[in-house]
Amino acid sequence: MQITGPVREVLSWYDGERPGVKANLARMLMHGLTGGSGRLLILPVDQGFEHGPAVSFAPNPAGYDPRYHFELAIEAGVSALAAPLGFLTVGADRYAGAVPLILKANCANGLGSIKDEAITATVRDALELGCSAIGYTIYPGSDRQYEMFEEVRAGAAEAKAHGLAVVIWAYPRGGSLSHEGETAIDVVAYGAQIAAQLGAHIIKVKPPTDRIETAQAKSAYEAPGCDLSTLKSRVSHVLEAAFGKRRLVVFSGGPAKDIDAVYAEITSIAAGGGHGSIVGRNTFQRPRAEALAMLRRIAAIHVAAGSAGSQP
Ligand code: FBP
Repeated sequence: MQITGPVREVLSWYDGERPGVKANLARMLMHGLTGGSGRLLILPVDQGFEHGPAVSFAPNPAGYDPRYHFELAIEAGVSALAAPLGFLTVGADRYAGAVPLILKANCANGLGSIKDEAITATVRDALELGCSAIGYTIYPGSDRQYEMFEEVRAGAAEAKAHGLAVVIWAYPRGGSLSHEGETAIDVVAYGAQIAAQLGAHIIKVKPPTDRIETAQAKSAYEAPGCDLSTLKSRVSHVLEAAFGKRRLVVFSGGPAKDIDAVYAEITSIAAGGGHGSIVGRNTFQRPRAEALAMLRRIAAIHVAAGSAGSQP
């Protein structure tokens, strides 16, 4: 397979990384509907663990079965399927090689009150399952943030030593952050920077709002010429915060919403140079045919933006 120009360009951002890591990044970047474009479309299915089974899967009960998500990911042609150990174990053998896998190696749950995640899988699990990457969530700002950073640093170092790519879900929350502050532009950009510093190859963030949460960031964001009034400009700023646009940054979907709202948001993300989407509930809570059509359209939006010059 020829590695395309846009993918070669993305891989050049990771100079100094081990060949196995770059090969696994290429595996995801060359796979599926966005394959070769330098953009990614990831299906994350950790919500059963993170939010609860009925909250996640009752709207489309077929989703209680992990095999449903493997088949959806394969048929849709996403770049990768991301899920915790239990889910991946069910399908990794039967569907071996059909879709790149990301093992989500830490998980929170909706029953606890502390903003924290437990390590729920190992690098060895990821290797045995044939994964391309391992993934961790961090909660910058939480009272447990420093322990989380240390856990993720250690996991990321081990993963890289074995040629796995590292994905970090950067979700500021807890501590003194307000709920609205979790998606404020200064906070999302800060989370992306921390994830990059911790060694993420792919960073996952939520679409940022125009709120500025932290007092120390106000003067920087209120300086003349700093216009963050559109989602497109805010996405571009978050990319800057991730090593001057030299880390892949993908944006999440959030709770299920009106399909036109999904497309409008993703069009702005793609126009801002966002490297792709990671869309869970908006996918698997819809009927299968609708979900497949939606994923195809999302992929087309990213590919078109890439070829139109909203360069990664
Ligand atoms: P969604 O598209 O369903 O939002 O999934 C993306 C994701 O990052 C999941 O991997 C994770 O379970 C979820 O968002 C976390 O959402 P929240 O911040 O609401 O707990």
